[in-house]
Amino acid sequence: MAPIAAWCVTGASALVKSAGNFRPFDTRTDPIYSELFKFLLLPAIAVFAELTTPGGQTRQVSEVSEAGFEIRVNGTLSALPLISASGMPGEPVEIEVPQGASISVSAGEVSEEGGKILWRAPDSPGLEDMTITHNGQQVHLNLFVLTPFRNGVEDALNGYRIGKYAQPLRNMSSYAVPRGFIDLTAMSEDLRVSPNFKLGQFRCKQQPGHEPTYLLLRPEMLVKLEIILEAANERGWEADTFFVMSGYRTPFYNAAIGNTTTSSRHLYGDAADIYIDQDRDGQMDDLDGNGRIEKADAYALVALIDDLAAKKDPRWVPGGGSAYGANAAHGPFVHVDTRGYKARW
Ligand SMILES: [Ca+2]
Ligand SMILES: [Ca+2]
Repeated sequence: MAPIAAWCVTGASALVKSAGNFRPFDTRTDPIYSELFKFLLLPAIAVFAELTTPGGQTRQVSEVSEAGFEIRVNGTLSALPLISASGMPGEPVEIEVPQGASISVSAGEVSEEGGKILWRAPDSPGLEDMTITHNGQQVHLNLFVLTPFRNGVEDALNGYRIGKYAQPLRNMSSYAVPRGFIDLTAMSEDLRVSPNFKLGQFRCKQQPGHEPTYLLLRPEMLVKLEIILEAANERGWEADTFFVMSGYRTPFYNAAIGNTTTSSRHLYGDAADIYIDQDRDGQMDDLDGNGRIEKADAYALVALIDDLAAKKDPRWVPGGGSAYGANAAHGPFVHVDTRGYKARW
């Protein structure tokens, strides 16, 4: 990754011109934004404040998660200062930015079409870096250029087993067969994909040590995880991230671990099996404070997710949420995804 400003709009002539055609996010007058500010930004500032741990030490948890302005990338609304999205080589990624924002990007071409900003990805897979500046504040956007994969023709990418994707469930676009993958080996495990999550946290558990390794990651899930994380800290459950027990799964791996479903959101890069493990003992923390680590602690986290779902935050993409108890292989955890409609089981 070499962030060289190959293309840059400074000041905005192109962007200002387009602003009448799509809905810009005006942080001063937009009533939705002011509600967001009240419900999300102010608590975020509170969370940002140093919290006192039982040991008497003070340390900062959960970085402030609001950028001060919103963008939309491939349809996903985000107010985070850092977010990640993907595109195929040579194909456009659709981005909406506030009126008057400026954009700089490491590679690829930026244009305006139909009132929206289009970033045409370069021809080579990899990671590009976009910075959007507005009113002195910045949003950083990781743009993954995917390594192409021909479903049904190839079974693996450079020896990494992918398997085969089924045809889209009920023809929904969120279940479209993936056409490419993020090459994890080509970049850092520790690359931050949103303020409190790293790329490596979502790696599929198959073929340990195999290089290269591929995965999918969707921005709407990152937005949702950050919203839940922020709310968990507000709730008093100190956490600087979630432990992601299972993130992306290839169809090959999903079948290998005994799952018969071919439509799991894990296959599409927007599901995560998570728990809070701030004491880093490898299992869920005692969220309900009863001295035991059990399914009730997972239920407590699902209850928080249900509260958030009820708020109708425009950034919240509905999806699955379910508590699981411990078994021989793992402790309690919560499944969360952004399938587009609420599902509980
Ligand atoms: Ca723990
Ligand atoms: Ca408990």
